[in-house]
This record gives sequence, structure tokens and C-alpha cells, in this order.
Amino acid sequence: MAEKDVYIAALEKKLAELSGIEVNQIRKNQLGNAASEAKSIQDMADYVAGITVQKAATAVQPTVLNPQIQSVFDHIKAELGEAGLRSLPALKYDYKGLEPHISGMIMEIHHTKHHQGYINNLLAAEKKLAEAQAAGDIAACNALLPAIKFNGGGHLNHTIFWTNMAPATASPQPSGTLLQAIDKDFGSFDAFKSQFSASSVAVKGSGWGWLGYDSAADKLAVATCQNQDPLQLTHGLVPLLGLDVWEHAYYLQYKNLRADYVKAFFNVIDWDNVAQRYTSARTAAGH
Ligand code: MN3
Repeated sequence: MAEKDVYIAALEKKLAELSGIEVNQIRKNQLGNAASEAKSIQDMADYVAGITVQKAATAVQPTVLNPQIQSVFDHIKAELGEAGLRSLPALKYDYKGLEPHISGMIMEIHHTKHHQGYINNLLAAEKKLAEAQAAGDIAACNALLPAIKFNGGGHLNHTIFWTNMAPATASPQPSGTLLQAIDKDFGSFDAFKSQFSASSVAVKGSGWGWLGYDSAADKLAVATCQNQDPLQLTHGLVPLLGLDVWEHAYYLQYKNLRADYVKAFFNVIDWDNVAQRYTSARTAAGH
């Protein structure tokens, strides 16, 4: 059995254990959809493994290292510090802590399998990058960008996402300067909520919905990204609030009803975390 199949089989087995649903039934119901992210992760591992580092003399070499490679690492370090670059961050709540809005089963699989998968791949890509740099093979370095962006983005995005959530509280709305900014830039909290929700629901395929901060204009903005593309690299916005709308993030609970999941997400947003991010981003931008 290919390594990929072993991985998916293990994921299905885990799903079966956690859900009490037989593997065959999971397949039949296409709940194995949760494996789609696992498949993407495995495809990316294969991609990294497939890149061959050559001696500089034997390849026609570009001379410039793509700066996005360093950017991805810089953004992760800014969020998690040097040590956090390579390790799975702990959650500040139990896996069941976001229930009934996001099930404990989704949270556990998402955190321990998927997020860890991105980190494993990022480590493999980082190792290969070091090899390629040592050999002076810039072409191989640059060929690693998609893997670094996907897996580094996956690590970064999920890290922000976990901190953006908290068990449902009595204050499901922002307050203070963040609320003032939302009112100023969107008209009202409800208008923001509509725009963020509609954009997130409309992401084609797999991706993320975001509330970001435009440092130059000192404004808030809603944006979406495909796959695991990091918000800052894609749109130049500092990420404040992210929502994973890959199917694995909701399918086991909401099936194909992404809009219901997006609605439920608003019950578990940690607005204090979003406000802290907003304040930090403004300070960093000198506003
Ligand atoms: Mn995810």
C-alpha cells in the first residue's frame, strides 16, 4: 500500500473510532472527505520529496532566490517565535470546548492530523531548502516555494484560527476601538458580519475567509484566499480573524452546508484575541 493510502486508511480508522461509524459507512457517506486535506498534505510531501538538488554547475541557475520563501518563514516566526516554527501549538480550550458549534471530533482531527501534517511537510521542505542552499541550487530553492507557501501557510493559518476562537461566551460581539473601526469601515457590525460571511461562503473550493488590517490605509478589510495562501503574502493585509472553509473543517458536522458552519463560527469567535491583533497591527504600523 502506498504511503498515502496508509495515511488515509489510518485517518479513516481514527474517524471510525471517534465517530463510532464503520469505515465502509464513512466511505459510503463520503465522510472520507475529511481525507481531502490529508491527500493535499500527502501530495505536497511527495512534491517536496520529488525535488532533486543539483550541483550549481550542472543546472541553468536563476540568480535570485524568491523572496516569498523568506517571507513565509518570517510571518510564522512573528506569530509563533523561532521555536513555534516547528511545533504544533497547544489549544487554549479542550477539543470539545467549542461544542455545540464545532464538534470535538472535528477539532481533534483538524489539530492533531491536519495541522501536524502541515508542520511535518514544512520541516521536510525546510530541510531540502537547506540542502539546496548549501549546494547553491537556487532553482531547487525556488521550486520549493509552492510547498513552503502551502505548508507554511497551513501552519500559520491554523495557528491564527485556533487563537481566534474560544468557547461561546456572553459577548459574541467586538467592543471598544475594534468595534469603532468595524463601524467606520463596514458601516456596522451586522454589515461586517454579512460581508465576511458571504465572502467566506463563496470561496470556490478550499480556502479561507479573513478580516485583515490594511497598515497603509489604517483600515479593516474582508478578503479571501485560496488553499493555504497566507493573507499577508496574497493581499498585503495583516491577519486578524481567519475562518477555515476547507470542507474538512465542517463536513463531519455540517455536511455540505458551509453557510451553517460560517454562521455557527460567529458563536465561538474570541473577539478579545481579534482586538489584541488589531491593536498590535496598528501599533506596528505607527497608527
Ligand atoms: Mn484546515
